[in-house]
Amino acid sequence: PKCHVKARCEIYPRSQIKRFPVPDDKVPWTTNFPEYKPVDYTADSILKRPVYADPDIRTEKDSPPLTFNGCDGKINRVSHMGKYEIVDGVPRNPQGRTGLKGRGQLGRWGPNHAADPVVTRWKMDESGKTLNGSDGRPVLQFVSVQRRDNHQWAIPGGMVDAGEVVTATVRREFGEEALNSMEMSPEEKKRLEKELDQLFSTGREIYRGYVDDPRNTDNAWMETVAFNFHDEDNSCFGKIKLCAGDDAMNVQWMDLSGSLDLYASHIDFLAEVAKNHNASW
Ligand code: RP5
Ligand code: MG
Ligand code: MG
Repeated sequence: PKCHVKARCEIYPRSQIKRFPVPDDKVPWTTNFPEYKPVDYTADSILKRPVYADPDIRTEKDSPPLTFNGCDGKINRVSHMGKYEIVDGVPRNPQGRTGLKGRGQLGRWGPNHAADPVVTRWKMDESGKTLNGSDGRPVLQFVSVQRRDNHQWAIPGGMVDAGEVVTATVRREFGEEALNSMEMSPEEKKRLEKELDQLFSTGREIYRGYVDDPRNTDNAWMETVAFNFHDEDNSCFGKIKLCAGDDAMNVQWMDLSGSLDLYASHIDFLAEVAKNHNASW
């Protein structure tokens, strides 16, 4: 796989911390890099132990050991990338160096599991599917949210809760971020759940693995399972009103194209979707 780039961004998100610079050729752990001195950083908000955060295993030696590369009670610590190494008591990022150790903004040591719903429909005009002027292919649109943390446009994905199955995560996160389900009355919610049953009944897995996320560190990283939910004839999603909620500040149907600038490695998931549907890119 191509080497991570956003996971080496100069300034760590929501901080003033500068990562130790890692040139492309020094990313693999197998390449010698004796000068390498990554900055140690874990956000205060994580050290305060919100429900989704692990203890600081390097300092709290009396806390029960975590089961890495396995299932730890309701927490899945298995990587989609295979077995990861434990070095000096902490997991090592399977994609290589990031210039920062500790957990940064991430709660879990090792893989932090997320799920991403890529909800698509065809862009339409009076004469049918809208064709792209340059490649002549039909244009797909996907539901995109603007993240509140960095104002970047992204797929409305989110973290898998302890004990949750990923198919439930994609549906819950889509509801929260793109439909503002958290602000709905119990009656509205009930109606929405019924509509979502139909919308999310047929999904296709398009990606499973590491995400090149700017929050990644040498010891904590994002992984996801991304699914495509496609509305071929505009019969499902047409009825649903988009409304940004939770950690999304905006939501819209966005035209798929290779030139979009999206959060993390989300563009790679969309490239796969465009290919599957033979859509414009
Ligand atoms: C990305 O971060 C994943 O692909 C997913 O979209 C997202 C999950 O984190 P939050 O949206 O909960 O911050 O790496
Ligand atoms: Mg969310
Ligand atoms: Mg999210």
